[in-house]
Amino acid sequence: CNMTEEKALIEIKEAFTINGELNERYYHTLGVIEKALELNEIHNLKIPKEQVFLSAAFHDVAKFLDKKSMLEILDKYFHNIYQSLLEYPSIWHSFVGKIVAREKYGIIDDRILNAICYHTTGRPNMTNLEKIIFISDYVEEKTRVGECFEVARKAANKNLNDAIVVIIEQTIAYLKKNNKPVYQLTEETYQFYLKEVKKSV
Ligand code: DGI
Ligand code: FE
Ligand code: FE
Repeated sequence: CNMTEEKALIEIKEAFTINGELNERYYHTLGVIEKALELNEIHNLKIPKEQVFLSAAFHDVAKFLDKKSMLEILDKYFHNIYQSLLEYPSIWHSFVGKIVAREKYGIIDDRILNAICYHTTGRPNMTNLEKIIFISDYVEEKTRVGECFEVARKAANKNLNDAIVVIIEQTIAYLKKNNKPVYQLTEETYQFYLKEVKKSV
């Protein structure tokens, strides 16, 4: 893969420049990069910096793709879950992002591609890279401001599995409040990490 960190920042800036203006998504992405690098250090995970940087940089790369292109990509590359995804448009960009990162930006490292793919739903048995991208997406400090993010942010500094549980609890509460359905994989991730957390006490 010849994608460097410097090049990733340029690509992301371009991807999130809309009508000549930098979209807030760009600052969110910078926040995720910063937070993920920080969690890698705090928890002494020793994930190579390039993996952390590129996963964070491209995690939301498909966020503004039009609906038709997203559905085409999902049908082509995620055919087995295509039907199950139709009711969950807010999740599409994570799966589609994996394909865009690979086909458009030449990222071939499956560790990075999976961190992008599962950044919205999580999944059972996540790698440390997948965990810190999932968590950083929720607790980055550039655009996730307000009281409600503080509990998850504090948990993130102490224990990654605790943070995952807190984040999904808050997400599910938010979805319930807005009458939106919880995707099966989100629920499976929640149940898995709830068990992990209970095991460790
Ligand atoms: O893309 P971001 O805004 O940075 O964050 P994200 O990728 O975590 O996407 C957040 C959105 O996805 C938010 O509006 C909640 C939604 N979401 C996450 N899990 C589920 C979900 N929506 C539904 N309907 N079901 C889920 O399980
Ligand atoms: Fe996202
Ligand atoms: Fe994000």
